[in-house]
Amino acid sequence: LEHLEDSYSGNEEPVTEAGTPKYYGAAKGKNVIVVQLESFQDIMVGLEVDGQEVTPVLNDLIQDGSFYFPNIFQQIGQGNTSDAEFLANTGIYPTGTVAMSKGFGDREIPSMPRLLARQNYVSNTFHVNDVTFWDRNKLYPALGFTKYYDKPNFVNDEFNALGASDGEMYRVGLEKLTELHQQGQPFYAQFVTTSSHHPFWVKKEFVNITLPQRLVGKQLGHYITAINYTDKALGELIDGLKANGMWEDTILVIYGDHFGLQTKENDPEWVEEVLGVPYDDRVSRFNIPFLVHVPGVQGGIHEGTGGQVDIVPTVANLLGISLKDEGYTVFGKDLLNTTKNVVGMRYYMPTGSFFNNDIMFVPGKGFEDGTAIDLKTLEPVEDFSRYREDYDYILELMKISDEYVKLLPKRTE
Ligand code: GP9
Repeated sequence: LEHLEDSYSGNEEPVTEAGTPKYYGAAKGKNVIVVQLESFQDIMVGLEVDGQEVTPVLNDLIQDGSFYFPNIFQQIGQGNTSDAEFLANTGIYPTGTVAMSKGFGDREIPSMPRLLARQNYVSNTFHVNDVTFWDRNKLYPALGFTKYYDKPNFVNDEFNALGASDGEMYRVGLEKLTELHQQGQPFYAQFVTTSSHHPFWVKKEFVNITLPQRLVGKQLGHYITAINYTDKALGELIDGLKANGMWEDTILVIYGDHFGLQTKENDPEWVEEVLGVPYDDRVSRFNIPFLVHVPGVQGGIHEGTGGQVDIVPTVANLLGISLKDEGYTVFGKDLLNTTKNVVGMRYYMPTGSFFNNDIMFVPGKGFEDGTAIDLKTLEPVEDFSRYREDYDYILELMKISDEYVKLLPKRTE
């Protein structure tokens, strides 16, 4: 991996005068809450529908100086939502051929929970579905979580087929995290939301937005309503953290797991027309949000391209943890200290597909007969020959990632 990093020209890492990466340790010692938002596409962030903000809570976080990365792309494989959990906790590429929970749930996987355990953090994860769904009963011990909270821990207010609402998940989570806080116990907590899961139907009592007629009864309309509820519930978590005196001691990491809108029900031209924003069924569909709120730090908007594989290194840098010193191997980059990035995608696209700062590339039989889309204009790029190096790099990086994960030891505890 080091050989590959050295030979690849994309590694410019700005450092401060003190010789450390930018923002290194800006969140040192803080609690960490990571929220994975179900089916959440970045196109929803900042969107207005007939003058109503779809994501007022996320908008406020961004206005308030969170680090916001608007050009981040999903990288999940067969394990879908659970692969996103795997990625965000490890910085390793899912192999694509099997859900990581199923294929590697018997391993001891280097992860954020394990890394932070070295600093005396405990780690909890919260999800309202049954823990056996996606073999999370194997995934969570493999990732080294101290404790998980699943279905029986929540009052089922029957938000959708998966069970309780995000609001209920946060209510229970806040209770548990407040106890830890009162004991002076630093924590890492993950919340895996479900209220914006397909088919996105929201019962009347949970609806907080009025849809214009052009969206009523359409998947896009249901989606906007569910996303708006997801955002509102997130606001309840933030309010609870503030009320319980934990907001200033906690960083909040938020990202989307994968796309929500199905192309067959959402013709891209129609989406553009009804929402009044550009939309491409690959670039915009795979584009997920990534935000980090660090109390007292002005983050700002970082336009560089990245993927879910970059979450661990970015958060580790903010926490002042040097992955190198910890002997921790990661296949992503710290987005706050990377000016040029290439992230791979497979399963939903052919292996060798990638995003860099300029394009989304999808191979054909190989590089030459591939296609490329300009990330800014969403128009096809005819001459993409200068990106050959990125293609070779990403194929090799993902190959090394696969070899690495296959060598991980079996769990003994
Ligand atoms: C189920 C939830 C959804 O527990 O995480 O998974 P998905 O169907 O989106 O992969």
